[in-house]
Amino acid sequence: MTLHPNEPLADLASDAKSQLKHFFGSEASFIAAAPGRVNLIGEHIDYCDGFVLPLAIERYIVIAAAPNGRDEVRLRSVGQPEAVIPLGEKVGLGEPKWGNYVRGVIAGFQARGHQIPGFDACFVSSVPSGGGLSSSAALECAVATLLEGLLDTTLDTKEKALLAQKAEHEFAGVPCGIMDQFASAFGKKDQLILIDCQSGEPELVPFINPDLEILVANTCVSHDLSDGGYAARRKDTEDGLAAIGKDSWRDATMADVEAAKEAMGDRVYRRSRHVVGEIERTITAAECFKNNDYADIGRLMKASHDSLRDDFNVSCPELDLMVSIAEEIGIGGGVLGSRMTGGGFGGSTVTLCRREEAREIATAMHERYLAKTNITPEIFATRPAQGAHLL
Ligand code: GAF
Repeated sequence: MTLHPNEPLADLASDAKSQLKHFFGSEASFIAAAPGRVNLIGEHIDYCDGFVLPLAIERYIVIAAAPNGRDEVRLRSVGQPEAVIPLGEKVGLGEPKWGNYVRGVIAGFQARGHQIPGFDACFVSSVPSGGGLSSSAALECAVATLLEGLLDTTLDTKEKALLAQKAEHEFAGVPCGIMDQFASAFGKKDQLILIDCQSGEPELVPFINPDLEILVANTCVSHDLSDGGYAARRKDTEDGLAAIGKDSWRDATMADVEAAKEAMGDRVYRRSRHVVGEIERTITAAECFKNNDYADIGRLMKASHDSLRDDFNVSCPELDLMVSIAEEIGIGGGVLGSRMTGGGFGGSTVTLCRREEAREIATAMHERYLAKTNITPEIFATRPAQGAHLL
C-alpha cells in the first residue's frame, strides 16, 4: 500500500475504550483526541518571532480515561511500559520517559491550583512517533483536553497550548517554539493556521480547493529533538540577533545580516540568513494560499528546503532524497512544491500536489525512495483537521 489510509477517529476511540476495559476493567468516562501537525512553510522561525503556516493532520492521539478513586494516575500505551504517577504532592519528572509528557501537563494544571483526581487512561495513536509530525504536542494537548473534562473546566485555547508548550520545555527538555502545540490545539477542519509568533495570534486560512492534496511522506528515519541539535539551532539564532543588535527578528533585514556577517562568524551568519529569508517566504506563501494562487509555491517551498539543508543544517540525506523525488515528478506530474517539514534531523516531508495525481505521486515517491534507501516510507494524504477536543 503506497498511500496509507488515516484511521477514522471513531475507530481509534473504540480501540482506546476496549483497552481501558481490558487493562483497568472500566468504562471510559472521557475520551480526548488531539492531532499531530504538518507545517507547509515557516520552519525554525517560531522561536524567532516569525510566521508559520501549519495545519492539524488527520492523525490523532486518543485517550480513553475513567476516574479510579485512588491517589494516583495509571497509564497504558501500546508498546510502552505502564506509567504510574502519584498525586500526593506536586508532580515532577519520573520514569518511564513517555509518562513525563503527562506529568508535565498535570503539573501545569496543579500550578493553576487544580486538584487532580486519580484516573486510569489508555492511549492509542495514529501519529507516527519520531516522524516530525508533533506526536509529543498531540500527546500534551490530548492530556490537557482530558484534564479539562475530568476537572469540568475549560482553558482558553491559547492558554492550553502554552501550558502544553511549558510541559515540553520542562518535562521533555525541548526548548520548542509555539507552533506544534498551537496547531494541535487550534486546528480546524479545512483551515490552515497562520501563526504570528510575535503576537501569539493564530489566523485561519481556508484550504478548500478540491483540486489540491497535501501529501506527508515519513522517511522513517527518526529524530530526537532533545539530543541538543534543536537547542543549538535556537542558541545560534539568539546569537545572530544579538550580533544584529535588534530586539526582534521581525525588525531585521537581509542587509542587517550582511552587515553583521563578520561579527557573527560563518555558522551564525548562515542561521541568520535562514531566519530572515524564511520569514519573508512564509509571508509570501501565506498570500498564495489566501489568494488560491499557487504559481510561486514551488519556488518558495524549494527555497525553504534548500535553506534548511544548506544554512540551517537540519535536513538529512533521506529528507533531501524524498524532496528531490517529488521535484523530479515536478509540476508536469502534478507536484506543486515539496520540502522537509518540522524540526528535521529525519522525519517527514510535505508535498503540495494536484489531487487527481496524488496516488500516482505517492506510488512513485514510495518506490523510488525504497529502491534507493531500502527503507519503506509511510506516505499519507491529509486535509486540515479538527484540533484537540473531547469526543
Ligand atoms: C519542532 C518544534 F517543536 C517547533 O516549535 C518548531 O520550532 C519546529 O521544530 C521547527 O519549525 O517541531
